[in-house]
Amino acid sequence: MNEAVQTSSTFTPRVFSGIQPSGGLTLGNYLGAMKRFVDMQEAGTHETVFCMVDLHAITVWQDPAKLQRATRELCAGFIAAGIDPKKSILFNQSAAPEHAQLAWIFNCVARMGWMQRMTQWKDKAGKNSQNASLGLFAYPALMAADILIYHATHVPVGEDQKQHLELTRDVATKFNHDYGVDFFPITEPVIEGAATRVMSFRDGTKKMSKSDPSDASRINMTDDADTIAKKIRKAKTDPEALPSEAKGLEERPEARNLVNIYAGLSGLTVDQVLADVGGKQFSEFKPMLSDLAVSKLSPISTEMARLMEHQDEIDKILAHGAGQAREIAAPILKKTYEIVGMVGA
Ligand code: AQP
Repeated sequence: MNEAVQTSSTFTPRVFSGIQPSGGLTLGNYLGAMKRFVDMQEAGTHETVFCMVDLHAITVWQDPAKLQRATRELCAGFIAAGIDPKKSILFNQSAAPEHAQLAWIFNCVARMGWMQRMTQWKDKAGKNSQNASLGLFAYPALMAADILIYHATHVPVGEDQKQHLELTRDVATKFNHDYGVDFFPITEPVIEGAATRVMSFRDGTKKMSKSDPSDASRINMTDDADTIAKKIRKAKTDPEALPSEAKGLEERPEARNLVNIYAGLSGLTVDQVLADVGGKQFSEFKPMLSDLAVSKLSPISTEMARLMEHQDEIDKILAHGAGQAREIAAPILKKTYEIVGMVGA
């Protein structure tokens, strides 16, 4: 048995999370992920590492020119939302090749059965799984590598990524066990807040998603005020008035979604929101939600547009971030290779 090279008590408190440049950012990405990234950066209790996961994005077809634009726009979104490249490491995944290198090791640690159980694989591959890419199947092993190449101790994500985080913990546990080390931390998911699962405006049982064919199903972070207001006005609801307590939303997915969004944007709890709006009809609540959404999102979209005028600045930030990321990742990869028995690591 190898001597343990690092124990969990010595792991630097470090947050890692990523977003795919697989389209424009949505309100779901903002409330479920980005807004919380900013909170963790500002809390200052952890080192914070954030990534545009372009290698993940190409597990389904991406037009190369659109991928480049979406990657830069996502970087602009991170900065506009409050991620400060002086406080956090911000980069794109393909610029730190250690992610893909560790992913190969994890492809050899993870089991086929683990991957087959992933609901995201089942949803995205659908009935035509024989025709899905091998990368889509192995997506969770790459995600484990993204996290563990930084020995990240905490990962803020939306509810939909919970199962992948559990798989990351399984990969770390199996690696540590197989090689008799205590090298990778057992990372904690951080799934908190009122809006960890923002739902589609067309169907309250489906996640709001950037790749949903219906643009009306989501708010894009680049939507202007009129578009935001129109989408909220047309969002599916039911005919009842809003309840005064969260229990009253249990069988009402569309109503719950709009209240959760209001809570997520305002920083209030669902109970606080309902104490204020309970008894109101949607005809009254929707304009309140529109005003709030526009007031919170418009400054971000304006700043994103401004930053997109300076793509050379974005590229500089990404290159600097990749350098910082690799300073952490390279020694962890080297040690992993040594543990696995690679000569010349
Ligand atoms: N609807 C959502 N509600 C709350 N959180 C969400 N996230 C995504 N959608 C919601 C969180 O955003 C982070 C980045 O997600 P991603 O872009 O890497 O992939 P995804 O979860 O597959 O998001 P999309 O929008 O549905 O992308 P596509 O359509 O390309 O698959 C994650 O933390 C996620 O939980």
